[in-house]
Amino acid sequence: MNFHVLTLFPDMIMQGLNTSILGRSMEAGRITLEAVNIRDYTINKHKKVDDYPYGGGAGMLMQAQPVYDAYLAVEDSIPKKSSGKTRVIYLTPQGKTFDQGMAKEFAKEEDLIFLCGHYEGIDERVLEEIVTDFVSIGDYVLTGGELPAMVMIDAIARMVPGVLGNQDSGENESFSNNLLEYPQYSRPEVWQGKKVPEVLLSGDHKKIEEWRLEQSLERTRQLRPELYEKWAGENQEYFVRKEKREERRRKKLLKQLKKQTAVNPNGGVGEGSASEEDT
Ligand code: 6GU
Repeated sequence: MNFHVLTLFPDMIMQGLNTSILGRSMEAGRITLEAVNIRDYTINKHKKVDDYPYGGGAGMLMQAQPVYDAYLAVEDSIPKKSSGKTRVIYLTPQGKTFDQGMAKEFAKEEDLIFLCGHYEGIDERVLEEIVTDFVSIGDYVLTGGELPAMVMIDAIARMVPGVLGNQDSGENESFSNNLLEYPQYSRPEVWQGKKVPEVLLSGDHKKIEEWRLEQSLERTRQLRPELYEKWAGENQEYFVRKEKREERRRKKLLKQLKKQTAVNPNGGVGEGSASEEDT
């Protein structure tokens, strides 16, 4: 997948994304990243790219011409595809709020163009001409679109096959099933007197999976009740299965108890009898 970023600060993009997992994916050629300096396309002899807004008001606006010409250069460099034009994402607090679902959708594209604004924004006419998607990363105001573009590229790139070494880790994490992630532990088994939950040391993979899902559900219920309600609505069979499982466990315990009472009718406290906790 190929990311193209139209920006006045290309170094910020290139340096911000060339480390760790994305850096390695670029070296391996699974993703490519190019940052195109809009300033290189201005026809102004002083290399100016901004001007005052008509009608007055605070600040400067990025002009249409350099943005459009930078866009044309990038679009012309992308091999023509049957599905038409490349999607152009303009980063703006007025856009639709970015989420994991959008990341997955964008990850299906072969090429994406990001347009980063600065100053007080960009001349509306060029936005009308080239932008296909207006996207925000949340309800706060930043000084430019570079950080939001980087956030989006990170989230989209990790959905591209092969970018994460472990194929299902993209799917397992918070939000991919609309639940928050379960807690995780590594060595040592005891740290500062805190022990790793017993079930994780049991080697019983079915039990572990069950425990993790329950932890995810409880976390989500407490921290993101709206996500929990959505999941519960879409996964009602989970609660039916869970109820059945618990019923089976209760019956099994009861059976064991009865057997023990038969062997040891004086009950309660001897070897092999059920303790309070088992019931
Ligand atoms: Cl996409 N751009 C800017 N400038 N500020 C933002 C934003 C984008 N998303 C949230 N705040």
